[in-house]
Amino acid sequence: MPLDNQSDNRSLATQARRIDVLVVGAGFAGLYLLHCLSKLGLDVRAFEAGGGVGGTWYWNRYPGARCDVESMQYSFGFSEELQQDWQWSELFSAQPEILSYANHVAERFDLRRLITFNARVHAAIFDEASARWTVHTSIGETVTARYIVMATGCLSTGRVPDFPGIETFEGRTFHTGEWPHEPVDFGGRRVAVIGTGSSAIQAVPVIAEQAAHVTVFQRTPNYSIPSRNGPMTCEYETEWKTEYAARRETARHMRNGILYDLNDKSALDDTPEERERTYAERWQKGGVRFMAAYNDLALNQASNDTAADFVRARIREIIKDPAVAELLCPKDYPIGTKRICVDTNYFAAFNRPNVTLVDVRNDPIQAITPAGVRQGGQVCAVDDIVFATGFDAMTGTLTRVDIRGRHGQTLAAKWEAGPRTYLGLMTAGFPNLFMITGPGSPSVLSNMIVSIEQHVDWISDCLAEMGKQDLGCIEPTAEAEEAWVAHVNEVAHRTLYPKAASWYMGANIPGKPRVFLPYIGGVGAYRQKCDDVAANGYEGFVMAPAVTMAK
Ligand code: N01
Repeated sequence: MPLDNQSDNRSLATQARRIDVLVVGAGFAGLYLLHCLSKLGLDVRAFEAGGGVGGTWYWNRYPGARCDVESMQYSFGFSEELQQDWQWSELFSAQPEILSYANHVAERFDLRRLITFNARVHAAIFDEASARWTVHTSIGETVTARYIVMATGCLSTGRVPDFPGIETFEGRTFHTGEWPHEPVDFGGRRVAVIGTGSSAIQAVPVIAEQAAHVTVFQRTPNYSIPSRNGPMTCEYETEWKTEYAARRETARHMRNGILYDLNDKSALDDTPEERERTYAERWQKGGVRFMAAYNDLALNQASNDTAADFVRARIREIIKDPAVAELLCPKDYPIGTKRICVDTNYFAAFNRPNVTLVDVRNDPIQAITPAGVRQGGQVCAVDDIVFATGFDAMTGTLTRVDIRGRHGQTLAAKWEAGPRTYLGLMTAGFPNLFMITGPGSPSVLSNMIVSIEQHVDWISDCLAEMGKQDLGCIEPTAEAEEAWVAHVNEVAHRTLYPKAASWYMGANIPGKPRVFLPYIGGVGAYRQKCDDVAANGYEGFVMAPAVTMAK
């Protein structure tokens, strides 16, 4: 039964449609939320800014875009039928196939009818009298909801640096995170790619195959591991599908929510020869499992150096020009402390005659001119500029919505010095507002789909329990939030991660507070904590009947 059908004269927007739960976003998180919450019998609905489902995979259509977690793992585990039926064509699927999968999920579970597309939520205002949220959208539609769930993704607000003259450029410009839907032909064109993060590392080799020339502007080189992607074999698929449920369950308790072989010893416990063998094996197998070669690569600088040295040696082996190789070798931050990249032929692309690397570390891009990119006192003339310059990660999308909680406080104001959450699920002062994979949860340090499923399951169980007890308001206590923020911070500073100026630290956005955004304590430990909180009567939360809470 819907939670809240009684009339409520105190509602801010009496004309607005009243629902139980408003979901913002129809990516993987939004889709699974709609499925679970409608199964509970709640009146649930989603607004999605895009014209279709898929979130990240709807927007990031740049050449070479693919997932760097294996598809057998980067997929939903909640339905045995779904995971048995769906077939991936490659080990690491490309964006079009992942988007087809998202569409399949939407059809299969009949979710599309619950989604309003091309509708961006621009404000959500909490009304203390009715304990309801009033949500305003770009299409002029307003709803009031008992609960609102921000399923807005962690990397959904793209960022283009404010280079002077950017608006004067006469060619085409693209941001990897907001790529056109029609194919982009780079044939015969001179292309600038600005940035060398995961997106550029995937895009550069593919664009280089088409373009007349690609100039890559690099400020910081990245460590990247070959993916060794290939077609899905029948044997591999069957091996997974035979044991799917058990494998998924194991992954849910692993550090990153990804099932791989963690070598549970320190890098320093092996001889240099043993280490070399271990790293070489993992390099050969490919992918992010490289970072599980030893258990202390994220913790111990000396151990980390051994892995970083190995990767630098491979880069020097691949790149023919030693000067270019040196520029491509990361040297001033530990491996893994900026998001590890996974590539197909990235470094080899720099051996092509039509690819040039420009180091902008000490001599930054000065301006964009009508003809191209001005740097080092000259203009590199190009036809197209690809901004692979990243995102205002984890908080940017949330604080751009005008979210107002108790006493009219905005989320942006509350998080001015950095995000504050309890478990990355809720923030004090904003009752009934949940976040999926919010700051302070493992999110971007994990297999996102595993973390999404865990959050959605937890929230669904919580709302079911509230329904059973006839409760209508939930909010974390300031004390629980304070303790969690301190814990997230303390655990992060036990690792090497804060040594890198990364988007994990908010360092890519001028003026953004330097706070480690995700929770690094591990997906398994985090899941246990969330389960314990629920088992202990939602410890750290205040739950109340809506009316009592509102007084
Ligand atoms: O963005 P980034 P991304 N002048 O922030 C550079 C996920 N992802 O879109 O490092 C020159 O990593 C900037 O330089 P620096 C994944 O989690 C997943 O590539 O700040 N350069 C950097 O090189 C990833 O981590 C997949 O010095 C400038 C680049 O722009 C996250 O998305 C695939 C500059 C931005 O790199 C973001 O990756 C792709 C300037 N003024 C992405 N400003 C999967 O496979 C910025 N840069 C799942």
